[in-house]
Amino acid sequence: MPRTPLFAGNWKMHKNVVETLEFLEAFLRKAKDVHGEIAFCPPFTSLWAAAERLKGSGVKIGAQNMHWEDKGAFTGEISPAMLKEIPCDYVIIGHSERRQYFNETDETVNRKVKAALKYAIKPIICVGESLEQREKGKTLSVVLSQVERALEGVDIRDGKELVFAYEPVWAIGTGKVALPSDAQEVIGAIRNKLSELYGARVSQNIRILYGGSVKPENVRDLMAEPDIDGALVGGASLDADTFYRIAAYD
Ligand code: G2H
Repeated sequence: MPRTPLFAGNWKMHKNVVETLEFLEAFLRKAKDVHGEIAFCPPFTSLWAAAERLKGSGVKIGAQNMHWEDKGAFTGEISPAMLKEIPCDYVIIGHSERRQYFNETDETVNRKVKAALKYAIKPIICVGESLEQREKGKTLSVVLSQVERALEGVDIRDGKELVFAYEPVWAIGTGKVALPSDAQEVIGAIRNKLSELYGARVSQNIRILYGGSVKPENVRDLMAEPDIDGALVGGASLDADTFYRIAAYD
């Protein structure tokens, strides 16, 4: 596979600084024989402590969101420059929980993607359909439109500077995982769209993760699919041993 797999833990609104450091101690004691790259996305308040602890370990750090402006009167927001200072390698953009609960739209996703790339922070751009959209047979049209709109006016150098995560909304935190073949169908279609937009070489370099109830028990079958390049893991990333078993699946 030309692409390095990525296993990213999206901790959502879990773990304070002490819990973050305890987790990292436990994970780093084990962290060998993982497939590819590991990244943790703790809450903003734990980013600095996590980055300091992970220095020299090779494990990457990501944020779960950011604003697109460099600075300004945006109470409660965090800028890409602030994330760069940590330094964050990744930032999750457009997670379905942000789209659902915080009015994130394709337009704000697009602005954030551009801002992340400007600061050389790799966006992990989340796309996915709801259960209702899937049942109406709209999965591909919804997901491919999210991909296209996220990338409107975005220049891509070689494709290594950004990541997509396909997370069907009905599989998030529900214990229902997409069948590997269904996930492959959508992720393969995303790659074809990326190839249409940016050419085959770039599309082959872009990592596309699967997300939604990934566990040690289902990761291997997902990773056997040709276009699935890793996982964005929520609930199962909160325990160091469980997450290690995902990233070191056999
Ligand atoms: C999807 C995923 C992580 P979980 O939100 O982004 O969470 O693995 O808990 O379904």
